[in-house]
Amino acid sequence: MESWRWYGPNDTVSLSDIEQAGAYGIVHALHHVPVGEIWEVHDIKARQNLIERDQKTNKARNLKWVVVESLNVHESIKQGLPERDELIAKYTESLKNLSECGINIVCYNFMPVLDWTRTSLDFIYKDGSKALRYDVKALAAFDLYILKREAAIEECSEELKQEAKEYLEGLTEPEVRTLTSNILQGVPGSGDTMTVAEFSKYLEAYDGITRDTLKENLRYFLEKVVPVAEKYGIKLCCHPDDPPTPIFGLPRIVSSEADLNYLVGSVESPANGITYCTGSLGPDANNDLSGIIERLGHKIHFVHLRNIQREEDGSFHESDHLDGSVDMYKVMEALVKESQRRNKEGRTDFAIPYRPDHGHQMLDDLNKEIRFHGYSAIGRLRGLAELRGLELGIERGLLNS
Ligand code: DNO
Repeated sequence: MESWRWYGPNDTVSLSDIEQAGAYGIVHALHHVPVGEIWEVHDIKARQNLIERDQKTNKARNLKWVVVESLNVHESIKQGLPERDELIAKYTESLKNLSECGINIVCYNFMPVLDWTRTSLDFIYKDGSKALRYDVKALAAFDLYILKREAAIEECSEELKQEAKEYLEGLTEPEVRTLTSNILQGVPGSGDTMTVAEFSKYLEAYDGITRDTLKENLRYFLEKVVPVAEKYGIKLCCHPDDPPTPIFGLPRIVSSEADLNYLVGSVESPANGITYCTGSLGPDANNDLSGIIERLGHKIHFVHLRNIQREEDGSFHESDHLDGSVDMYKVMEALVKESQRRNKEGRTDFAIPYRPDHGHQMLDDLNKEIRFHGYSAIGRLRGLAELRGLELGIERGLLNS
């Protein structure tokens, strides 16, 4: 199902724009509710009404809020602190409320402190549009010389330290500030950017939390939440780490197929699934993207499609949807097959919602204010159009074969 992320009334892309882009599924969150608080039924219903009805004419729009992205998990749950039980109870209450409103796909992630991380939000792509980029040197420069994290000195190779130093020396003061704020953007949609001091404090809270502890904390969360989700017909789907590698010494536990297997194996239930994201799994060349769908497709409840171009040193930038290191044809073919398989089995969830995850800032959007980087209209419109064509071509091809 063609879907689109909408950030809410302060999104510069309107609901009518989304209708014109041809998407049907809306991906949305109550961004104004602080992480850890309950999403109340009246609040969800008000937003649903705003999305699904034209407020001027009161006519139904051809849009439906189908996915929550994200019902974020509180840091205390990730850290396994004593208050986690109370927070988990609130989380399950929100799930129950969402189910009461008929919304049953809920995305979340288990990345400590930072959600997706980029070093540049206006990288000039080969065609002159602007894209997001992750540069290993820039991240190391921030880590070593701005954040001054002690353990980074041991974690980085001598070569990387030297490159990072040279990189930083080449930046002007405003460029250093931009790099810092790009990295510290925090949770998308919140509009909050942390200070370096706040970030250091958040990192300290993870002292002693190893990969294994974080995995245990994920399992604890799932053991409590999944049975409730199952009871209310909610499909939870964990978004992979972006990028799929530990950063700032923080453990990352949803980066590979083995990690995804741990996730779904922790609690066996149709309510315990995956948000499949090519842009997050793709930077690691070891991830077999279409193979993951072939093997774990039955656990995929929601899909993000975006391409990335891997660079030699582990850096990457976001390329056009059909051009880059991800073989989008193979990915879409595997998804179409999964959807057909479900349909044959008589399952009602065969139209798996997918969205063009990020797009370039291009054409007229280059002159507009961008509130949510990666989420301007025209680049995603192009992405969705390309993906839609690819999907149709594959569906027809399979029918005729
Ligand atoms: C990036 C998105 C992520 C995603 C969350 C899911 O644009 O894919 O921010 O929404 O990580 O929890």
